[in-house]
Amino acid sequence: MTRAFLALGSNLGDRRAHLRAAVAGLPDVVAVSPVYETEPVGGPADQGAYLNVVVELDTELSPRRLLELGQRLEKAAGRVRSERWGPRTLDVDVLLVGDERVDEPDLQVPHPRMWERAFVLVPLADLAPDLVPDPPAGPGVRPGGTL
Ligand code: GSY
Repeated sequence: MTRAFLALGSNLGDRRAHLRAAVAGLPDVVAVSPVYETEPVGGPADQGAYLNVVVELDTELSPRRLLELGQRLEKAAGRVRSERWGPRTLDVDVLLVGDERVDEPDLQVPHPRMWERAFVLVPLADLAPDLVPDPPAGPGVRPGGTL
């Protein structure tokens, strides 16, 4: 079994319901971070705030299987891929899968931008302070309760 982390975000529709449904659809969940309400990074200026969580799994699924699972959950949430960085009902990113490294056109693990994203690092630090000893502080990431 391998310790894996997924980042989930939603800024369209019933954001909390989308995150709840996605977590319910994931296997091998051992922990879910608190929810954070976060300012959008990238994309159009007028899009709404995100709700973000990080989920920890203890799993035998490969990075590719986790990617496919995330894409299925995004589809089930009615996600339409239109604009890059645009608003979305659900985004699922594979952050880490144990020590595994993948560098393929459609899948990079560890996620290449995770270490620069406060909306990932703050909830990840709640679950894995060993991995993020110095989480970023500051505006743009506010506590949003629990799922
Ligand atoms: O990459 C994940 C989708 N996404 C997010 C997000 O989840 N949270 C915030 N705050 N900004 C984002 N921009 C994108 S794209």
